[in-house]
Amino acid sequence: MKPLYLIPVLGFTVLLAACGEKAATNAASPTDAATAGMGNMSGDMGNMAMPADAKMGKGTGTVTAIDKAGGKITLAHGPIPEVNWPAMTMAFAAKPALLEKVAVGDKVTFEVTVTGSAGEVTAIAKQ
Ligand SMILES: [Cu+2]
Repeated sequence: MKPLYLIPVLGFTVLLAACGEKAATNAASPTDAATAGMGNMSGDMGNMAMPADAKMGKGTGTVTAIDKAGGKITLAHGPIPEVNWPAMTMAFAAKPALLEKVAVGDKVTFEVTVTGSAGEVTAIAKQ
């Protein structure tokens, strides 16, 4: 049965090939779209200093907990559009030196690097 189905398909292909100009135009459009898409992707990646899966963002918030031994800080933070986060309270990893700069209850501005769903505070300062 399969060879019978193939015959009309082959016939159609030959007709398209015979119409040189139209066949070339039809073939070019999807290629252009794919090229443009790839161009946009590499453009976005070129703007990022971090690895492709890490994003940086800036936010403001209030320190609600500091865990110096665990290297964590919990912030009730506002929206961080760079990483598509709404306002929330969450714990971040943070280097010990950063944890010395602020105290529970401080209103702060901070920078985060987000990889997947995990965030690390890379800079923090009292407002
Ligand atoms: Cu968050």
